Amino acid sequence: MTSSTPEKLTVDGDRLWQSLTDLAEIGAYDDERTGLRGVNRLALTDADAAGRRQVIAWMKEAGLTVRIDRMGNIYGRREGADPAARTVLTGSHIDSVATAGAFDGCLGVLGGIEVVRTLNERGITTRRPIEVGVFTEEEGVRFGTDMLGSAVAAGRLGLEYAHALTDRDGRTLGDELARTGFAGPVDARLDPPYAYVECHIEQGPVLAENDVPIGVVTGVQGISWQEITIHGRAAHAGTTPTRLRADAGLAAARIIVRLRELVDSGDYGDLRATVGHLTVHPDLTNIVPARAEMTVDLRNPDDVQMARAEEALAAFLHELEGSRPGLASTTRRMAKTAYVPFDESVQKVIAQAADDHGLAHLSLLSGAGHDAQEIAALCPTAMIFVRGEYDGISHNPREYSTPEACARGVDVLATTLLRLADQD
Ligand code: HGY
Ligand code: MN
Ligand code: MN
Repeated sequence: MTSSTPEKLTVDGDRLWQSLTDLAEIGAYDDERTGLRGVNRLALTDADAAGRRQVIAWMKEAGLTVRIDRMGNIYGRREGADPAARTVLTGSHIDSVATAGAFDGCLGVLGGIEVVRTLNERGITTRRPIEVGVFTEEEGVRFGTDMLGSAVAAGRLGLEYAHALTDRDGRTLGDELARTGFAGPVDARLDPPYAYVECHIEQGPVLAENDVPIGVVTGVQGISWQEITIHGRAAHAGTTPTRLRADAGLAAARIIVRLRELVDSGDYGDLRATVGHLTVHPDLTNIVPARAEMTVDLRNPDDVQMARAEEALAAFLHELEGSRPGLASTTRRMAKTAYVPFDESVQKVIAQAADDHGLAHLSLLSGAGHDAQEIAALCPTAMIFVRGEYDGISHNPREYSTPEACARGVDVLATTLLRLADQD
């Protein structure tokens, strides 16, 4: 800690809130179901590209040196007194799901930029460089694999594999990087930082239920994404007796019910199962579905229980196929990450920063996946959660954290980064 460095740092909450609301207008839409303004900024769409350009402009205004790598990951760098020292990295993502709010990912990116603005205003030079990262396709909802940019940065997934992934229209991620101008020149493998701290909304009810503003995140639960295609036989809805049907739609419905039975059985630990995508073909009123395509998202903090749940699903698919002549299924692995524990020493710095800001905090596991779980493979990593309102709902335009909660979370981020950046 250099002598000029204050014990703790508080940011400009109004300026932070302004950038959150400004960014939320890029890719905004009026959600008639909720009557709210939502955000739809899928990775490498024109809306995402516009959001990226806005964030880069803010980075440059804050004096950051910006570089873009071959995965489209963006890094804004603030030099330290010792340029050879390893970087303290923060950041997150600004790509969103199709029915997003203003905070998921954006709080971590804009919070990082706000920390830099505050360091500049206070004339503080940290020993280590500080960087703010914006990772590509964290959500995974366009190209089918989540935490994609950070997984390539950390070396878990290859660049060519990522570039070849396609969206539902057959466009590749590589082509979309080129089209939007974000196929950067820099090698996508990130030099291991000194530490990584990500500030993110909790996206769940725990902090609010305990009336606590700050979460010190202990790790991220395991994630399993599969695409299942059920093949049946198209047939006339009126003339075909039930006994002659190979109904792919019925099979899909039975899979959804079976997944809930696995969860409710309690035999697979704290399992969560979601079928978020389901289509039937030919998708016409008077034809028994010939094909059903669905995704299965499983989450489990225990890798053994996750494997058991995947086996139980595979066994059910096999049983389904045997239940009716003409039924078959294929499964494609989309994404799979194990439980990732976060670094205890970084968690301690976060907890101490929260204490020093007089903010209550509790430790909790993350139910959602985050870029931090990938960067944790490179360096000591942990996260700060900010409390959400309305049961912490997320991936829904109702997602909301108060200006106060966001500012306090970024205060903790600022003090944490400051202390890490001055550690020997
Ligand atoms: O799926 C997730 O948990 C994250 O929102 N990408
Ligand atoms: Mn997120
Ligand atoms: Mn998300």
